[in-house]
This record gives sequence, C-alpha cells and structure tokens, in this order.
Amino acid sequence: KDRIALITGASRGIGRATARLFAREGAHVLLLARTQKSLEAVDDEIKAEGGKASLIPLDLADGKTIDALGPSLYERFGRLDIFIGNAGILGGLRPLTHISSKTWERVLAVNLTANWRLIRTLDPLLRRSDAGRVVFVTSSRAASRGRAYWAPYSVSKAALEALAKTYANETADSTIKVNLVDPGATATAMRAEAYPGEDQETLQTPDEVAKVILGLSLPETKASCQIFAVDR
Ligand code: NJP
Repeated sequence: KDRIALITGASRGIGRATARLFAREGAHVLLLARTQKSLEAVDDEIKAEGGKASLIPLDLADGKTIDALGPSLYERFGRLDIFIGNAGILGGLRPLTHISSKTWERVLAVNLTANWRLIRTLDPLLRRSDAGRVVFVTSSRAASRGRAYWAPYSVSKAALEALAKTYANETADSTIKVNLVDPGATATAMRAEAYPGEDQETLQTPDEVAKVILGLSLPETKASCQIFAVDR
C-alpha cells in the first residue's frame, strides 16, 4: 500500500524537491503551503511523472485550520506514515531591537507553533502507521550561535529542536521515529533572501537535502532524536 506523506512548505525549495522524490518512490504526497497556484504546479510535475499527490492550501499561521487537519486526514486516509515539518520563514534580517511584534509573532507561529499544532493533531494518525516517521527541517547553526540579525529565526529553530526531541522521547515506546535535518546552505528562495547576490550555482541543491530526508523517512530507519547535517 502507498505510504501517505504530508510535507509542509511543499510549493518550492527543499519541500518541493522532497515531495517530488517521495512521489517518485511511490508515496502519496500531501502538499501543504499557502499558494494554491504553486502547489498546483508541483502537483502537475508529480502527476507528469506518474506520482500521486493531493493539495493542502493552508497558512501555517492559522492555528484553527491546522487543528482541523488531523480529523479531516483521518477521515480520508485513516493514518499518516510520514510527516515532514519543512516550512519555515526568515522574517527579514535586522537587529532584535528593530523587529516588529508582528514579525516576531509570525516567525514563531510558522516555524515553531505550527509544528507543535501539527504534531498535536497528527499524532493519532502517525500512531496508526506501522512505521510513523517524522522529520523536522531545522537550522542548527543559526539556532545555536545566536547569529546577529537572525533573532526570531534562530529562536524558533532552537525551540523547534527542543520540540522534536521531546516528541521523539514521548514516542519512544511506539514505532514512530522523529529526527531533524539541518540542511546548511541550499539553493532556494530563502537562501537568496538571506544572501542576496550570492551565486546559487555554488550551493548544494534541494534534491541533495531531499535524499537525506527520504532516508530518514524509510520504515527501516532506526535513528530517533538525532540531528543530521547535510552540507557538503
Ligand atoms: O525555503 P523556501 P527553503 N504557511 O522559502 C512555505 C530550512 N533551511 O526550501 O506558503 C504555509 O524556498 C512556502 O510556500 P508559500 C528553512 O528554515 C533552509 O529554503 O506558498 N506554508 C514554501 O513552500 C526551512 O524550514 C536553508 O509561500 C508556508 C516554503 O514554506 C526549510 O529549510 C538552510 C508559510 C519555504 O520555501 C525549507 O526552506 C537551513 C505559511 N505561513 C535551513 N510560509 C537554506 N535554504 O539554505 C512559508 O539551514 N511557507
């Protein structure tokens, strides 16, 4: 039977590459992001390659909509095999004394709180899988170094790592495995926002990161509660 995989931030970058790779491997991928048009483009790519995809256009800052996701997926599929918490935003780079409350709250909502809400609503479905796999995409160096001008992003990723490890510990008596991937510099829109003018040809590709995420999502994966760095 098909593995059912939910991927957030699936409309571009690392999430899109992951969705396409998972679909090629035979998973039915549930593509979550805000922009319907971009999701449709990824859906077209996947279907052109003979894969299976469904769209979930949703703003991760909208908690109530996230809470309704578990019950609706339960009704449709009865379980979830893979959850990839990949979506993330930078929120601009500026001194923490110059960040608006709105930006602070939005970055924390999308990068952190949404992942907690997703796990809370998806946990019953993951427990119905024979090998539930969860991978969160983090940014460990930003999270641990307190790099100047990256405050809300760094704080959200540090807390995301704590969230992921907590969930790994709370599922240790189940078949669920929870890990983190730390991509490092990867050629995407977010990287271009942080480093404008950089030659993206020199960077690793989203496909390289997707392969690591796939490896951690396989039923034979034994690791849990680990952070896997990707950069070459
Ligand atoms: O980012 P980007 P990446 N609700 O900007 C979606 C981490 N990382 O692939 O909503 C729902 O190309 C957005 O879709 P849309 C990074 O922190 C990266 O580089 O339609 N979805 C899009 O699909 C992040 O966690 C690097 O705009 C929302 C996706 O998220 C992950 O890798 C290094 C949303 C973002 O695509 C993927 O980043 C590193 C919302 N409110 C960690 N807001 C790197 N690239 O170098 C955004 O260490 N999205």
